[in-house]
Amino acid sequence: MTNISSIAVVGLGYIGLPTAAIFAESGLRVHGVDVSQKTVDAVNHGTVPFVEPELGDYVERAVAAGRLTASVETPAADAYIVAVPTPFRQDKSPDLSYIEAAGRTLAAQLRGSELIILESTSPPGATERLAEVVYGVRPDLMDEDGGSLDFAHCPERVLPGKVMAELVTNDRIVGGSSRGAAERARDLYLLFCRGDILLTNTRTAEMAKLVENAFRDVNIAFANELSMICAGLDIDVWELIDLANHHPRVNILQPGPGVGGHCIAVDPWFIVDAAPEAARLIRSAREINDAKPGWVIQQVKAAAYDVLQSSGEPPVIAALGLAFKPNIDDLRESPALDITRQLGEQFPDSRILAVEPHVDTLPAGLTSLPNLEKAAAREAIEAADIVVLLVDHAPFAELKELAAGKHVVDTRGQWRQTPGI
Ligand code: SAJ
Repeated sequence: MTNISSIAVVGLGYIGLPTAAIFAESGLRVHGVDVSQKTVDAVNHGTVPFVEPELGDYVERAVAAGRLTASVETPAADAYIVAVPTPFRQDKSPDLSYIEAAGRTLAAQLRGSELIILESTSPPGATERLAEVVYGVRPDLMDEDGGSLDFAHCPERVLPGKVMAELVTNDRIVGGSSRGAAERARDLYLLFCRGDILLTNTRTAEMAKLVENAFRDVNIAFANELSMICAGLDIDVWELIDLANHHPRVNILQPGPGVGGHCIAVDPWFIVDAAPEAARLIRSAREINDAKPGWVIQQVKAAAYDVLQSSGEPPVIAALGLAFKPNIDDLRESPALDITRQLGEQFPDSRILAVEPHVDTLPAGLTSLPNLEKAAAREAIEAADIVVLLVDHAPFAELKELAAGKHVVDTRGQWRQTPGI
């Protein structure tokens, strides 16, 4: 049983807001803190400033019940959960400035003996750094036993699109600055978490989160490398993977146009930064996945050359999908978006028809290109000489026939012909 009755959640983004809402649902008094007044206003009105299934209902209920409030100021609370961004810098080293800023701000509110949990994805040592910042502001809370505060790292592992379900069902890793701190954090998460809660130290917990995403990145890089090998050998990579996966101990992931989202394409760099000499496979995987969009552009160039040779006209190119994965509207770090922008830039004489059924307007990076326009899927395919399938959104599956006789660059294998015999 936890003796914590009020928490402050610092950072009301994709992780902080769902976490705040689910703690409120489980009976705590929750105060959300965000630097954006717009986000604070949205939450206080019981609304959600981004798309995540079911989250809206949770926030609306929590605000109506008076258990969830928000402000730009950090209040006093029994426990703090820090869920702010940890981007990387130009040189791919982690930028801890948001965590440090959160630590300095909350330090001013402390009375002693609070529990401070870092949820942001972090490089090894970040929770120790947070403690250093907090005690730097509040040396009065330091004692001969190492300080009166408890620190813990509890990384989130929820999949965007399934956040509210996975918050409850996923196992959680809790790393504590001491066993007592870890147990205190575990008792708090037990309020809503039905998975196993596994205790360790803060560094191992930090690394576990990074390793999970690096594991996936390395395995996607393997699939992407296979796709490039197979293209040169006239082998259908998707058929090949289907066949190899019939082996009881083989489970190859799927190739694509590159790796998107703000987790898998970022977190492995924190490991590389922490151990640059040793992290050779992890670095290579990142480089392979980052190079995949350029390879797709080369495929389109080869097709464009054929069109130009046979018709004398620059090709019309349809780019199907902009999101970073199928059936969502999230364009963050999307390789499909990057490829579509590059098509606009590198084929200035071509008409580029960008298709994304999940968004109403194209993002700024695309609207500035004079030869690029938004189009519906059918019209784009019918008008195109080259169809580049970038995201396997479900409705695209049935449009394959429309592309018959055209050049197709299918990065997802949604339109593949198998078996190859
Ligand atoms: N992708 C492929 N081939 C595959 C699988 C994925 O190319 O076989 C691509 C997707 O198209 C996408 C990218 O990888 O561009 C990432 O998609 P994802 O669905 O694998 O993962 P995310 O980024 O949505 O969420 C991940 C999850 N981590 C793991 O599965 C290890 C999630 O559990 C984490 O909570 C999340 O990162 C996070 O916040 O760290």
